[in-house]
Amino acid sequence: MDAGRFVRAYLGLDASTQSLTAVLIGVDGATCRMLGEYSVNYDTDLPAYGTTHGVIRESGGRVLAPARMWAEALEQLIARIVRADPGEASRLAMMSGAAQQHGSVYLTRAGVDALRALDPGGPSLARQLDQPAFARDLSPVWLDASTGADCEALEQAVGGAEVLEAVTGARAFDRFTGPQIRAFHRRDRRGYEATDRIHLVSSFLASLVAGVDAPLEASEASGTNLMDLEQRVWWQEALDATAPDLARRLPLICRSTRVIGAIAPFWQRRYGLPAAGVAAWTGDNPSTLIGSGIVDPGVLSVSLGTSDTVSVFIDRRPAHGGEGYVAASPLGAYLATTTFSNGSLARETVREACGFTWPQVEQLLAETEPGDALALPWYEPEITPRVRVPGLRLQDVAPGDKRARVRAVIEGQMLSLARHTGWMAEAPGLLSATGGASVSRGLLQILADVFNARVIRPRAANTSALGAALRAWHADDNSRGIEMPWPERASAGVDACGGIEEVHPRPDAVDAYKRLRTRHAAFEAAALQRQ
Ligand code: XUL
Repeated sequence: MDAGRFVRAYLGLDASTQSLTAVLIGVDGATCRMLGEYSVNYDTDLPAYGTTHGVIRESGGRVLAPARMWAEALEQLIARIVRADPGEASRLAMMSGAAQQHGSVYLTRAGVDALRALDPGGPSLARQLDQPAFARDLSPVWLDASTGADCEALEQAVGGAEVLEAVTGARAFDRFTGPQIRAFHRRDRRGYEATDRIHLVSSFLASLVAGVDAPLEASEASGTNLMDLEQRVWWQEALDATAPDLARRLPLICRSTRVIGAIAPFWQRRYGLPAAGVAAWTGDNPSTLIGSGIVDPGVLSVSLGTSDTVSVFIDRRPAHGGEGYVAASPLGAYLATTTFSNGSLARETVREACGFTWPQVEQLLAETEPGDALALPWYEPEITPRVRVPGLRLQDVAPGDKRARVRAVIEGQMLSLARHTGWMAEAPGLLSATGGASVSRGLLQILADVFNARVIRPRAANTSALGAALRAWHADDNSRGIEMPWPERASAGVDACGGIEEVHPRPDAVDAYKRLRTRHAAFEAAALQRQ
């Protein structure tokens, strides 16, 4: 397709932990073309908010981010897109987005009113959401590990962890929105009482784009510990165990295909965007699957980003004994997810501590074979398995052997991924790897060897934003009665971004990791027992 011929443009945004990214695609019939990629980094583009890696860490495991910063990033990003090529942006037919899951935004009555009354002639978006708009300036995000007591209380109140998992798809996790709301009510009752609406990051940003008080998409609502997974409605018993009068503070739950409105007059008049539709936003993990071309059940997606997260679309709910959780899928049945909080920050920490550059890490991975060394890289509290007292644990790593240490940390991460995701798919033969660290050939080889599976890597840099753009395309087709199977649509997106590359497992290394896996399990069990 030549640049001038595409007919409709679709925009997908991804509000991840460290940045806000956009992918703009152009579509002509069933053909798709990449028009542009844009990004705003919270630490470097918005330094006034004082975040490090997009967050603010406080004592007691609290990890937060300013909701106003996300609003300001949104305005910077839209300005960049329009500045880059106003012609392309003006062909926009639909937009959607994805966001880091679980994080919550607490709006006052004035804040909800402000969403609906964004003034194109007024000050910046962030300024229009000044102080009284938020009942809480800092939003807890998925890295928060401060709500252990609230998790226990919620589980107990509904009849135990198994009951909570049976109804909602998940046991209580620190980062899930329900325990976070419970903690907020416990710590700041007046703040809770001043709260009129609790949005997730996804529905908050969708609200800003459409100038409405947006509903919450069902896969996102699954990450709260508060939704009845089969009925896809709020579960009153869990609400009662969380905070008083919670139902009226939560958004309505909607399907992922729902068009929640049109791009608000604020964006139309100030930036010349058309009155394109806004489709409900999802979480980043399902969006990554879609943007990787993985729309059928059974293929594991391994996102190697700030967190390492493994997700898979599934038809039936498996028994999982507390590891990970099952959510509603934006494409139909269910989405299983297991998150490991020590992802790229752990890789970064060990690399820096050993004084290597990334090319040197790549070289050492290529030059060395699977070793005997073991690492549990819990630099910060870990979600899977649950570790509240952080610290790197090593076994059989000689103190001065930096190469062995780096290799052991990366192998330890991949072994942990494989050992804790067995409940999600039996012996998966195919994996898809995405995220910043997936550009490392050496890391992909370890992943293929540890899982004994073929690994594909989409060359698209921003799979989550691409997934959102594809969902916007789907929602637009849907509203115009055009049918196109999801596999075809997702492949068109992946092809527009350079296709995929593949890595195959090596039999010797597969055997070595089978042996290491047993030792890794024993090492981990002993470390957990000592906690
Ligand atoms: C998923 C989770 C993380 C965040 C990261 O449950 O907590 O993967 O979505 O953005």
